[in-house]
Amino acid sequence: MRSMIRIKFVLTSLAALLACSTLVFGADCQVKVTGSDAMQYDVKKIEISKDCDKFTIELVHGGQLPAAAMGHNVVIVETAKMMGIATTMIKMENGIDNGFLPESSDILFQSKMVGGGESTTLEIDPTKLTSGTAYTFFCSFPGHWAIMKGDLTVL
Ligand SMILES: [Cu+2]
Repeated sequence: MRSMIRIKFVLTSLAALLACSTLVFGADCQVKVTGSDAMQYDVKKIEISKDCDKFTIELVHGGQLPAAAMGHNVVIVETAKMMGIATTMIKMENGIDNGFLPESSDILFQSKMVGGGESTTLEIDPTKLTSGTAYTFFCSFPGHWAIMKGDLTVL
């Protein structure tokens, strides 16, 4: 009986420890970005630690408009290439399922496009990004990139 209680105590302590470490390390390896019906992200800057095995961006569409009218996603590219990509690659005929983008090695990471009330997550492998390089995250829904964008760096 006593050993049962001890095992239970050890398991409880272990669970507490795991929950605690998730809280401490997890906080730095994820960010929540909310997009709105007013075509805005609430986050303008994302910093990724090299220590993260993976980094997760949770995109929440806090508005009500459907994806076809006010869809939002998160696309990550090198800042130096962003303008070229935004002005030449975003096309209606590429389709909403592809974020209106063609296949391109310049598009490093890309989330699903979501509408109001929906959310999606984008997992980033930090080893695919370089410290010191300026990256931009933006929404590739036609017309959104001029406003819906922010800086992303790896520290
Ligand atoms: Cu958008």
